[in-house]
Amino acid sequence: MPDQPPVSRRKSSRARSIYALLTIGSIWATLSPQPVHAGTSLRFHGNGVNDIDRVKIAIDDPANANPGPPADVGATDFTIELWMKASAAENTAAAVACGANINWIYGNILLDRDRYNQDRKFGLSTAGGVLVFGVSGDASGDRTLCGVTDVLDAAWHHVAIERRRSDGRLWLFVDGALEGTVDGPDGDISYPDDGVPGDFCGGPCTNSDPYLVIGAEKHDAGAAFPSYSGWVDEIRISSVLRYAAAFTPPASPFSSDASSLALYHFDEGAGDVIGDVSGAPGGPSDGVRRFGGAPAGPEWSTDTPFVPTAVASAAGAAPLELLARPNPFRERTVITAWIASAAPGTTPAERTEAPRLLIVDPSGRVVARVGGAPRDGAIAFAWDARAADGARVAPGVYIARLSLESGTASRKIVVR
Ligand SMILES: [Ca+2]
Ligand SMILES: [Ca+2]
Ligand SMILES: [Ca+2]
Ligand SMILES: [Ca+2]
Repeated sequence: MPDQPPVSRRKSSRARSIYALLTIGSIWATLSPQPVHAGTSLRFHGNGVNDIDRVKIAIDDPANANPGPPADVGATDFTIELWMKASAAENTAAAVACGANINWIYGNILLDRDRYNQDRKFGLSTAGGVLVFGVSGDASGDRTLCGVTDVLDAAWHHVAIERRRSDGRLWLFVDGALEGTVDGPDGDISYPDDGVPGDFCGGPCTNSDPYLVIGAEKHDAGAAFPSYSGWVDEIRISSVLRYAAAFTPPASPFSSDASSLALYHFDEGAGDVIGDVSGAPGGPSDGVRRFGGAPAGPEWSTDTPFVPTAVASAAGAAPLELLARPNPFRERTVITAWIASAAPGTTPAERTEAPRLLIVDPSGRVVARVGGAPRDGAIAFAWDARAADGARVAPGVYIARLSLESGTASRKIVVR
Protein backbone atom coordinates (compact mmCIF):
# COMPACT_ATOMS: atom_id res chain seq x y z
CA MET A 1 0.00 0.00 0.00
CA PRO A 2 1.27 3.48 -0.76
CA ASP A 3 2.21 5.56 2.20
CA GLN A 4 -0.73 7.66 3.23
CA PRO A 5 0.17 10.55 5.49
CA PRO A 6 -2.31 11.00 8.29
CA VAL A 7 -5.29 13.08 7.37
CA SER A 8 -4.24 15.75 9.84
CA ARG A 9 -0.83 16.15 8.11
CA ARG A 10 -2.27 16.24 4.64
CA LYS A 11 -4.64 18.91 5.82
CA SER A 12 -2.04 20.91 7.70
CA SER A 13 -1.09 22.91 4.65
CA ARG A 14 -4.62 24.19 4.39
CA ALA A 15 -4.86 26.02 7.66
CA ARG A 16 -8.34 27.36 7.13
CA SER A 17 -9.66 23.85 6.83
CA ILE A 18 -8.28 22.59 10.10
CA TYR A 19 -11.00 23.88 12.31
CA ALA A 20 -13.63 22.53 9.98
CA LEU A 21 -11.83 19.21 9.79
CA LEU A 22 -11.69 18.87 13.54
CA THR A 23 -15.34 19.71 13.76
CA ILE A 24 -16.28 17.19 11.12
CA GLY A 25 -13.97 14.62 12.61
CA SER A 26 -15.77 14.86 15.90
CA ILE A 27 -19.11 14.57 14.16
CA TRP A 28 -18.05 11.61 12.10
CA ALA A 29 -16.51 9.94 15.10
CA THR A 30 -20.02 9.75 16.49
CA LEU A 31 -21.39 8.08 13.37
CA SER A 32 -21.94 4.43 13.80
CA PRO A 33 -23.90 1.76 12.03
CA GLN A 34 -27.54 2.49 12.60
CA PRO A 35 -29.90 -0.41 12.17
CA VAL A 36 -32.59 0.32 9.66
CA HIS A 37 -35.49 -0.42 11.92
CA ALA A 38 -38.71 -0.26 9.98
CA GLY A 39 -40.78 -2.89 11.77
CA THR A 40 -44.55 -2.62 11.93
CA SER A 41 -47.25 -0.52 13.52
CA LEU A 42 -50.96 -0.98 14.19
CA ARG A 43 -53.62 0.69 12.06
CA PHE A 44 -56.93 1.21 13.92
CA HIS A 45 -60.22 1.92 12.19
CA GLY A 46 -62.36 3.56 14.87
CA ASN A 47 -64.86 0.73 15.35
CA GLY A 48 -66.18 1.56 18.80
CA VAL A 49 -68.24 -1.62 19.14
CA ASN A 50 -68.16 -5.21 20.38
CA ASP A 51 -64.85 -5.00 22.26
CA ILE A 52 -62.87 -5.08 18.97
CA ASP A 53 -60.50 -2.81 16.99
CA ARG A 54 -58.31 -2.16 20.02
CA VAL A 55 -55.40 -3.41 22.12
CA LYS A 56 -56.19 -4.32 25.72
CA ILE A 57 -53.55 -4.39 28.44
CA ALA A 58 -54.66 -6.00 31.70
CA ILE A 59 -53.68 -3.81 34.66
CA ASP A 60 -54.93 -5.97 37.50
CA ASP A 61 -55.59 -9.61 38.25
CA PRO A 62 -59.04 -9.81 39.87
CA ALA A 63 -58.19 -13.33 41.06
CA ASN A 64 -55.74 -12.12 43.69
CA ALA A 65 -55.09 -9.15 45.93
CA ASN A 66 -51.82 -8.25 44.27
CA PRO A 67 -51.34 -4.84 42.69
CA GLY A 68 -51.39 -4.77 38.92
CA PRO A 69 -48.47 -5.27 36.55
CA PRO A 70 -46.12 -2.33 35.88
CA ALA A 71 -48.40 -0.82 33.19
CA ASP A 72 -50.85 0.05 35.99
CA VAL A 73 -49.40 3.53 36.44
CA GLY A 74 -50.72 6.40 38.52
CA ALA A 75 -49.42 5.61 41.99
CA THR A 76 -46.17 7.40 41.09
CA ASP A 77 -45.00 9.90 38.48
CA PHE A 78 -45.48 8.65 34.95
CA THR A 79 -44.77 9.42 31.30
CA ILE A 80 -46.62 7.72 28.46
CA GLU A 81 -45.21 8.41 25.02
CA LEU A 82 -46.13 7.08 21.61
CA TRP A 83 -46.15 7.80 17.90
CA MET A 84 -49.43 8.47 16.10
CA LYS A 85 -50.51 9.22 12.55
CA ALA A 86 -54.13 10.09 11.78
CA SER A 87 -56.31 12.24 9.56
CA ALA A 88 -59.05 14.75 10.30
CA ALA A 89 -61.36 12.96 7.87
CA GLU A 90 -61.36 9.85 10.09
CA ASN A 91 -61.35 11.60 13.47
CA THR A 92 -64.19 14.08 13.44
CA ALA A 93 -64.79 14.77 17.12
CA ALA A 94 -65.40 18.49 17.63
CA ALA A 95 -63.18 20.65 19.80
CA VAL A 96 -63.96 20.49 23.51
CA ALA A 97 -63.54 23.02 26.30
CA CYS A 98 -60.70 21.96 28.55
CA GLY A 99 -60.77 22.66 32.27
CA ALA A 100 -62.18 21.06 35.41
CA ASN A 101 -64.09 18.41 33.46
CA ILE A 102 -63.85 15.00 31.78
CA ASN A 103 -64.36 16.29 28.23
CA TRP A 104 -61.56 14.11 26.87
CA ILE A 105 -64.16 11.32 26.65
CA TYR A 106 -65.91 13.16 23.78
CA GLY A 107 -62.79 13.06 21.59
CA ASN A 108 -61.69 10.19 19.34
CA ILE A 109 -60.15 8.11 22.10
CA LEU A 110 -56.57 6.97 21.62
CA LEU A 111 -55.69 5.82 25.16
CA ASP A 112 -58.48 4.80 27.54
CA ARG A 113 -57.85 4.13 31.21
CA ASP A 114 -61.35 5.26 32.13
CA ARG A 115 -63.48 3.73 34.91
CA TYR A 116 -67.13 4.28 34.05
CA ASN A 117 -68.67 6.79 36.47
CA GLN A 118 -65.79 6.17 38.89
CA ASP A 119 -62.69 8.14 39.83
CA ARG A 120 -58.95 7.33 39.47
CA LYS A 121 -58.81 7.37 35.69
CA PHE A 122 -57.20 9.05 32.69
CA GLY A 123 -57.20 9.08 28.93
CA LEU A 124 -56.03 10.73 25.72
CA SER A 125 -58.10 11.66 22.67
CA THR A 126 -58.18 14.04 19.70
CA ALA A 127 -60.90 16.67 19.49
CA GLY A 128 -61.00 19.49 16.97
CA GLY A 129 -57.64 18.30 15.65
CA VAL A 130 -55.73 18.69 18.91
CA LEU A 131 -54.88 16.23 21.65
CA VAL A 132 -56.83 16.21 24.90
CA PHE A 133 -55.33 14.63 28.01
CA GLY A 134 -57.68 14.11 30.94
CA VAL A 135 -57.32 12.86 34.52
CA SER A 136 -59.73 12.24 37.35
CA GLY A 137 -58.07 12.10 40.77
CA ASP A 138 -58.77 10.07 43.86
CA ALA A 139 -62.00 11.89 44.86
CA SER A 140 -60.12 15.11 44.04
CA GLY A 141 -61.85 16.31 40.87
CA ASP A 142 -61.21 16.24 37.13
CA ARG A 143 -58.99 18.14 34.71
CA THR A 144 -58.50 18.15 30.95
CA LEU A 145 -55.51 19.67 29.18
CA CYS A 146 -55.87 20.64 25.50
CA GLY A 147 -53.03 20.71 22.97
CA VAL A 148 -52.56 23.40 20.34
CA THR A 149 -50.97 21.61 17.35
CA ASP A 150 -53.17 20.02 14.70
CA VAL A 151 -52.06 16.40 14.89
CA LEU A 152 -54.64 15.13 12.37
CA ASP A 153 -52.48 15.95 9.34
CA ALA A 154 -51.70 12.37 8.28
CA ALA A 155 -48.10 12.69 9.48
CA TRP A 156 -46.35 10.82 12.29
CA HIS A 157 -46.16 12.71 15.57
CA HIS A 158 -44.40 11.92 18.82
CA VAL A 159 -46.74 12.47 21.76
CA ALA A 160 -45.82 12.47 25.45
CA ILE A 161 -48.15 12.88 28.42
CA GLU A 162 -46.85 13.20 31.96
CA ARG A 163 -48.37 13.32 35.45
CA ARG A 164 -46.58 14.24 38.65
CA ARG A 165 -47.84 12.27 41.63
CA SER A 166 -47.04 14.83 44.32
CA ASP A 167 -49.48 17.49 43.10
CA GLY A 168 -51.18 16.02 40.04
CA ARG A 169 -49.53 18.40 37.56
CA LEU A 170 -50.01 17.37 33.92
CA TRP A 171 -47.90 17.97 30.82
CA LEU A 172 -48.58 17.39 27.13
CA PHE A 173 -45.81 17.42 24.50
CA VAL A 174 -46.19 17.03 20.71
CA ASP A 175 -43.07 16.50 18.60
CA GLY A 176 -41.00 17.62 21.55
CA ALA A 177 -42.79 20.95 22.00
CA LEU A 178 -44.67 21.68 25.22
CA GLU A 179 -48.33 22.08 24.29
CA GLY A 180 -49.57 22.76 27.78
CA THR A 181 -49.18 22.09 31.49
CA VAL A 182 -51.70 22.50 34.29
CA ASP A 183 -52.15 21.62 37.95
CA GLY A 184 -54.34 18.52 37.91
CA PRO A 185 -56.29 16.60 40.54
CA ASP A 186 -54.32 14.93 43.29
CA GLY A 187 -53.95 11.41 44.59
CA ASP A 188 -53.29 7.89 43.41
CA ILE A 189 -54.91 7.33 40.01
CA SER A 190 -53.66 3.79 39.47
CA TYR A 191 -56.34 1.14 38.97
CA PRO A 192 -57.55 0.17 42.48
CA ASP A 193 -56.23 -3.29 43.35
CA ASP A 194 -59.12 -5.66 42.80
CA GLY A 195 -61.28 -2.69 41.82
CA VAL A 196 -64.88 -3.58 40.97
CA PRO A 197 -65.92 -2.61 37.41
CA GLY A 198 -68.89 -0.23 37.33
CA ASP A 199 -72.33 -1.62 36.54
CA PHE A 200 -73.03 0.67 33.60
CA CYS A 201 -72.35 -1.45 30.52
CA GLY A 202 -75.59 -3.39 30.30
CA GLY A 203 -74.16 -5.20 33.30
CA PRO A 204 -70.73 -4.90 34.91
CA CYS A 205 -68.15 -3.24 32.66
CA THR A 206 -66.02 -6.37 32.47
CA ASN A 207 -64.95 -5.72 28.87
CA SER A 208 -63.62 -2.35 30.00
CA ASP A 209 -61.93 -3.21 33.29
CA PRO A 210 -59.35 -3.81 34.49
CA TYR A 211 -57.71 -2.67 31.23
CA LEU A 212 -55.67 0.06 29.66
CA VAL A 213 -57.10 0.21 26.12
CA ILE A 214 -55.24 1.50 23.07
CA GLY A 215 -57.05 2.78 19.99
CA ALA A 216 -60.67 2.68 21.11
CA GLU A 217 -63.26 3.94 23.59
CA LYS A 218 -63.25 1.02 26.00
CA HIS A 219 -66.93 0.87 27.00
CA ASP A 220 -68.41 0.87 23.46
CA ALA A 221 -70.74 3.49 24.87
CA GLY A 222 -71.98 4.74 21.51
CA ALA A 223 -71.38 7.38 18.86
CA ALA A 224 -71.10 10.22 21.37
CA PHE A 225 -67.87 8.64 22.60
CA PRO A 226 -65.91 7.93 19.40
CA SER A 227 -62.82 5.81 18.92
CA TYR A 228 -59.50 6.72 17.33
CA SER A 229 -58.85 5.89 13.69
CA GLY A 230 -55.25 5.84 12.50
CA TRP A 231 -51.82 4.40 13.19
CA VAL A 232 -50.05 3.87 16.51
CA ASP A 233 -46.47 2.73 16.98
CA GLU A 234 -44.01 2.55 19.86
CA ILE A 235 -45.58 3.05 23.26
CA ARG A 236 -43.29 3.46 26.24
CA ILE A 237 -44.63 3.86 29.78
CA SER A 238 -42.16 5.20 32.32
CA SER A 239 -42.04 5.77 36.06
CA VAL A 240 -40.42 9.19 35.75
CA LEU A 241 -41.18 12.56 34.19
CA ARG A 242 -38.93 12.13 31.16
CA TYR A 243 -39.35 15.62 29.73
CA ALA A 244 -39.15 18.90 31.59
CA ALA A 245 -38.73 21.21 28.61
CA ALA A 246 -38.75 21.14 24.81
CA PHE A 247 -36.78 18.22 23.38
CA THR A 248 -35.93 16.62 20.06
CA PRO A 249 -38.08 13.51 19.58
CA PRO A 250 -36.16 10.25 19.37
CA ALA A 251 -34.83 9.32 15.93
CA SER A 252 -35.23 5.60 16.45
CA PRO A 253 -37.47 3.23 18.36
CA PHE A 254 -37.54 3.63 22.14
CA SER A 255 -35.21 1.55 24.24
CA SER A 256 -35.82 0.25 27.72
CA ASP A 257 -34.06 1.51 30.84
CA ALA A 258 -34.47 1.33 34.60
CA SER A 259 -37.39 3.78 34.45
CA SER A 260 -39.31 1.86 31.77
CA LEU A 261 -42.44 0.13 33.05
CA ALA A 262 -43.68 -1.13 29.69
CA LEU A 263 -42.45 -0.91 26.11
CA TYR A 264 -44.40 -1.96 23.03
CA HIS A 265 -42.71 -1.86 19.62
CA PHE A 266 -45.71 -3.39 17.81
CA ASP A 267 -43.17 -5.22 15.66
CA GLU A 268 -44.82 -8.64 15.95
CA GLY A 269 -46.27 -8.04 12.49
CA ALA A 270 -48.86 -10.80 12.90
CA GLY A 271 -51.08 -12.39 15.51
CA ASP A 272 -52.79 -11.05 18.61
CA VAL A 273 -50.06 -10.94 21.27
CA ILE A 274 -48.72 -7.43 21.88
CA GLY A 275 -45.47 -7.95 23.70
CA ASP A 276 -44.11 -5.73 26.44
CA VAL A 277 -40.32 -5.91 25.95
CA SER A 278 -39.35 -3.51 28.76
CA GLY A 279 -38.10 -6.24 31.07
CA ALA A 280 -39.55 -4.26 33.99
CA PRO A 281 -39.70 -6.15 37.31
CA GLY A 282 -43.20 -7.50 37.90
CA GLY A 283 -43.91 -7.61 34.18
CA PRO A 284 -44.39 -8.17 31.39
CA SER A 285 -47.54 -6.11 30.87
CA ASP A 286 -48.45 -7.84 27.65
CA GLY A 287 -51.46 -6.74 25.62
CA VAL A 288 -53.96 -8.49 23.40
CA ARG A 289 -55.00 -7.37 19.93
CA ARG A 290 -58.78 -7.55 19.53
CA PHE A 291 -59.21 -7.63 15.75
CA GLY A 292 -62.50 -7.02 13.99
CA GLY A 293 -65.01 -4.59 12.52
CA ALA A 294 -65.58 -3.07 9.09
CA PRO A 295 -63.00 -2.22 8.01
CA ALA A 296 -61.35 -4.61 10.42
CA GLY A 297 -58.74 -3.32 12.78
CA PRO A 298 -56.25 -2.98 14.19
CA GLU A 299 -54.35 -4.14 11.13
CA TRP A 300 -50.64 -4.81 11.08
CA SER A 301 -49.01 -2.10 8.96
CA THR A 302 -45.52 -1.44 7.61
CA ASP A 303 -46.15 2.31 7.87
CA THR A 304 -43.93 3.36 10.79
CA PRO A 305 -42.16 6.54 11.92
CA PHE A 306 -38.79 4.98 11.14
CA VAL A 307 -38.85 4.13 7.45
CA PRO A 308 -35.76 5.59 5.78
CA THR A 309 -36.23 6.91 2.28
CA ALA A 310 -34.49 8.29 -0.79
CA VAL A 311 -31.17 6.54 -0.56
CA ALA A 312 -28.63 7.40 -3.21
CA SER A 313 -24.91 7.00 -2.86
CA ALA A 314 -21.74 7.34 -4.84
CA ALA A 315 -20.50 4.13 -6.43
CA GLY A 316 -18.89 1.96 -3.82
CA ALA A 317 -19.85 4.25 -0.96
CA ALA A 318 -21.99 3.31 1.99
CA PRO A 319 -25.57 4.44 1.55
CA LEU A 320 -26.51 7.64 3.24
CA GLU A 321 -30.01 7.69 4.63
CA LEU A 322 -32.26 10.60 5.42
CA LEU A 323 -35.38 10.68 7.54
CA ALA A 324 -37.57 13.76 8.11
CA ARG A 325 -39.96 13.97 10.99
CA PRO A 326 -42.59 15.28 11.29
CA ASN A 327 -43.36 15.43 7.61
CA PRO A 328 -45.48 17.24 6.51
CA PHE A 329 -44.94 19.91 9.13
CA ARG A 330 -45.73 23.48 9.95
CA GLU A 331 -43.26 24.84 12.45
CA ARG A 332 -40.25 22.56 12.56
CA THR A 333 -38.93 19.30 11.22
CA VAL A 334 -35.83 17.33 12.14
CA ILE A 335 -33.98 15.65 9.28
CA THR A 336 -31.70 12.87 10.45
CA ALA A 337 -28.84 11.46 8.37
CA TRP A 338 -26.77 8.39 8.96
CA ILE A 339 -24.66 5.85 7.13
CA ALA A 340 -26.64 2.66 7.18
CA SER A 341 -23.92 0.13 6.60
CA ALA A 342 -20.69 1.77 7.76
CA ALA A 343 -18.41 -0.65 9.55
CA PRO A 344 -17.68 0.13 13.20
CA GLY A 345 -14.88 2.62 13.43
CA THR A 346 -15.16 3.66 9.80
CA THR A 347 -13.96 7.18 9.27
CA PRO A 348 -14.15 9.17 6.07
CA ALA A 349 -10.92 9.80 4.21
CA GLU A 350 -11.06 13.54 4.01
CA ARG A 351 -13.62 16.22 4.61
CA THR A 352 -13.28 19.84 3.78
CA GLU A 353 -16.61 21.36 4.66
CA ALA A 354 -19.10 21.14 7.47
CA PRO A 355 -22.17 19.07 6.64
CA ARG A 356 -24.84 21.46 5.45
CA LEU A 357 -28.26 20.32 4.49
CA LEU A 358 -29.64 22.22 1.54
CA ILE A 359 -33.32 23.06 1.33
CA VAL A 360 -34.28 23.43 -2.32
CA ASP A 361 -37.57 24.72 -3.71
CA PRO A 362 -39.31 23.15 -6.73
CA SER A 363 -37.51 25.51 -9.12
CA GLY A 364 -34.15 24.26 -7.85
CA ARG A 365 -33.36 27.39 -5.88
CA VAL A 366 -31.61 26.85 -2.54
CA VAL A 367 -33.77 28.59 0.07
CA ALA A 368 -31.89 27.58 3.23
CA ARG A 369 -28.70 25.92 4.44
CA VAL A 370 -29.08 24.07 7.72
CA GLY A 371 -26.21 23.15 10.00
CA GLY A 372 -26.14 19.73 11.58
CA ALA A 373 -25.36 18.43 15.04
CA PRO A 374 -24.41 14.92 16.07
CA ARG A 375 -27.13 13.03 17.85
CA ASP A 376 -27.81 9.36 18.56
CA GLY A 377 -25.08 8.15 16.21
CA ALA A 378 -26.33 10.29 13.34
CA ILE A 379 -26.44 13.94 12.33
CA ALA A 380 -29.61 15.87 13.04
CA PHE A 381 -30.65 18.97 11.09
CA ALA A 382 -33.51 21.02 12.52
CA TRP A 383 -35.28 23.31 10.08
CA ASP A 384 -37.91 25.84 11.12
CA ALA A 385 -39.43 26.45 7.67
CA ARG A 386 -37.55 29.72 7.34
CA ALA A 387 -35.38 30.96 4.49
CA ALA A 388 -31.88 32.30 4.95
CA ASP A 389 -33.25 35.81 5.59
CA GLY A 390 -35.45 34.53 8.42
CA ALA A 391 -38.70 34.84 6.50
CA ARG A 392 -41.09 31.94 6.67
CA VAL A 393 -41.18 30.01 3.40
CA ALA A 394 -44.38 29.48 1.45
CA PRO A 395 -46.26 26.22 2.08
CA GLY A 396 -45.42 23.55 -0.45
CA VAL A 397 -43.00 20.82 -1.41
CA TYR A 398 -39.27 21.22 -0.84
CA ILE A 399 -36.30 18.91 -1.22
CA ALA A 400 -33.82 18.41 1.61
CA ARG A 401 -30.49 17.44 0.05
CA LEU A 402 -27.31 16.30 1.78
CA SER A 403 -24.04 15.60 -0.01
CA LEU A 404 -21.18 13.95 1.80
CA GLU A 405 -18.32 11.87 0.54
CA SER A 406 -20.22 8.80 1.60
CA GLY A 407 -23.07 9.67 -0.69
CA THR A 408 -25.88 12.01 -1.54
CA ALA A 409 -29.40 11.70 -0.28
CA SER A 410 -32.54 13.69 -0.90
CA ARG A 411 -35.83 13.74 0.91
CA LYS A 412 -39.08 15.38 -0.11
CA ILE A 413 -40.51 17.47 2.69
CA VAL A 414 -43.79 19.33 2.80
CA VAL A 415 -44.36 22.62 4.60
CA ARG A 416 -47.99 23.12 5.48
CA1 LIG B 1 -43.00 -0.62 15.45
CA1 LIG C 1 -55.38 -7.90 41.92
CA1 LIG D 1 -53.19 19.36 42.10
CA1 LIG E 1 -53.53 -1.27 41.04
